[in-house]
Amino acid sequence: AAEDGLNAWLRYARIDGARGYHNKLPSAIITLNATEGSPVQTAGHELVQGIGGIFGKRVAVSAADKRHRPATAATVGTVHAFVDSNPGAAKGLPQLVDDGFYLKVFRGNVLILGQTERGALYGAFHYLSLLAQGNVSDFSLASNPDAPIRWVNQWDNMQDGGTHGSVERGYGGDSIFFWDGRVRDDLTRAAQYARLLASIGINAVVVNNVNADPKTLTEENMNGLARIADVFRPYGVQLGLSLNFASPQTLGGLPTFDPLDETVVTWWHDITDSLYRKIPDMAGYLVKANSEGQPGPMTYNRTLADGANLFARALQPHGGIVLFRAFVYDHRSLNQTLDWKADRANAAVDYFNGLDDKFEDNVVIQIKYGPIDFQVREPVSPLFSRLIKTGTAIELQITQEYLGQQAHLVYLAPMWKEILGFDLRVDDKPSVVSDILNGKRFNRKLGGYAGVANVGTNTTWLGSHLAMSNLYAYGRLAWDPSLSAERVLHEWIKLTFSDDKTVLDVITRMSMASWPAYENYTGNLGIQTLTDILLGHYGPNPASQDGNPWGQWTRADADSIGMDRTVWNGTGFAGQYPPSLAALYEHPSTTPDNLLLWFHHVPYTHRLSASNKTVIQHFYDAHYAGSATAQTFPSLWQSLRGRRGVDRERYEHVMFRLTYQAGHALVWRDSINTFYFNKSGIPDEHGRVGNH
Ligand code: GCW
Repeated sequence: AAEDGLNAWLRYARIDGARGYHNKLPSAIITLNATEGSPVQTAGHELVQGIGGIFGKRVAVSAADKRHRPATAATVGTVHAFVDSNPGAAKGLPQLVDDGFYLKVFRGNVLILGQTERGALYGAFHYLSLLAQGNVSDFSLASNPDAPIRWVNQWDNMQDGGTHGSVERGYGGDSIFFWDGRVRDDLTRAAQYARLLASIGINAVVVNNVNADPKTLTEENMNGLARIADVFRPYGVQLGLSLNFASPQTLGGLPTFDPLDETVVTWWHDITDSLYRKIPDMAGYLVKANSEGQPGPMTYNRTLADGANLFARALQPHGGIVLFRAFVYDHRSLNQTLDWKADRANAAVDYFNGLDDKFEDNVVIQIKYGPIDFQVREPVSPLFSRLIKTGTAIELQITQEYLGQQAHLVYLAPMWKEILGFDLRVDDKPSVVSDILNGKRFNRKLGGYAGVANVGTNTTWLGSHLAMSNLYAYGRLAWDPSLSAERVLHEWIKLTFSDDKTVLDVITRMSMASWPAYENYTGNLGIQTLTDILLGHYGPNPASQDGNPWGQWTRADADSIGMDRTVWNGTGFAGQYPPSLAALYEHPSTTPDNLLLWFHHVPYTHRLSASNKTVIQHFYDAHYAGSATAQTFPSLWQSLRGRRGVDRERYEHVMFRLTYQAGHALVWRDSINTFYFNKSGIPDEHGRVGNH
């Protein structure tokens, strides 16, 4: 059963009536020009394994041979290789972009063609996914990724306290890549990870923490990184690397790390050249600079563009790109008490102001979805509407840092869908976030998705079986953001458990209810998640948000609550949006209720537009409603006991967590409600909160 966890949605579990399908399946696999270790060869192996697992039909891989063609076959390779051997066939093929694939199934004959080798592998995984869901019908389709950048980030530390490799905000065990300050000898899990990621279209992994250790770049570690790249390569997954901006000084022994200093420039060029000698297909760099104590260009009064371009130029000869993070702010300087207009949310737009035309072409700005930090509800970062010439990628968090740390079921696709589908109205024209990312809106080439995954050595990867729906959904939405959250969830349930109707219904119901429930019992109306801000971001602690320079403030006092981010009286953040949105957010009556306290400081007795409830009564009611939803999860899950695909081990593992969640939701409810009752002194209309 540990295997079930490790294989996640790639279990290839035998389906009902498997034998009956055998004549609709290929009887051999033909790979076109597959070299050893290539994604096309991997595709061949995967098809053998999948068809064997799902149907119990044995097939083998053979090379193309015109004279001995098997009765039916699955042919997999690149468009190029196919057209080479069948020149006449070129006409009938659809247009593909890089990584795209064409898939045709006709009476047991299957054609799987990728624009790239990796695309062919994606096509094979897509075919296998359909088979595993019991779909063997004839069809043909062409599928292209919506955006070229579909990366995951791992916040893995090489070394932690001098001994091992932990994962920052990782809840699934230690690093699968690093141990004891070095790259692990055994990279089996790294290869298994690449396999899972390839099956959902992820094309690169940044393997180390954005709070990067300069020692990542020692000769020994670069060799280790090359070994990781070697186990990724058969899956078409490229390696990316986080850099520590001060490395020329701390590792290289130079007197400076000023990005405009010639010796520094040369140092980075040399490092980059030696990395590419070892890893010719390296994806590029990820850089966190001048944020939360990390060094950066501003240390030398240089701009963020000077910083990003330093790496971009070193990468250019190798075709690499740099993802430069917009998460730039000073966690020490904000003063809540003295400055009503201080606002961490303003930082990104302020710091990037005036830089839009200053970046090299291979720079992409990686922007967290909201202006603060992965909260349960944030408005979309206005920076997406400010960078027109510069490519952007959205940073989503798969690991549930503020969202229950995998001890709570929170299916995130519905939240991501709201963000990706949000219209920023740049120049009063449709400017949907996903069209900004894929380059269509501003006519750019580079852009896309970065998901902070933080899997670990745990056999469930993320620490919980159900949390894997988020990793799956992330990849699927990065490939095609128009897919619905339910549809993606259905696929995942069928592949991970089974297509038993009760299994499908119950997990769908719980998952779709989970984000709204979590928002209800943690933080409402845009007040943020209200977790403990200083200790691990877990569990309720609304008092901890205020009175410190971290800037995740609520400004709750005896009468009123919320951040005044208006232009007329507040921090001015609302004015960072294009005019029509800015106007909307400027007034409480036109601000959506779920963001009211994000943008406005109002009395607890302020009435909401939609429900006409007071803010405080909404808090009370929402916390009761959300925790009540969580109370239903254990009994819902219990109805799946013994159902097809729900084996004992996974059943118990999930049950333990859902039971915990149900209890912890009550802790949340009562802590938050009591806290605001104590602050405001306003009793609950229904008599549940307060002195009895
Ligand atoms: O939210 C904060 C996290 C840090 C993280 C930082 C970032 C890697 O609590 O753990 O550091 O964001 O995204 O850089």
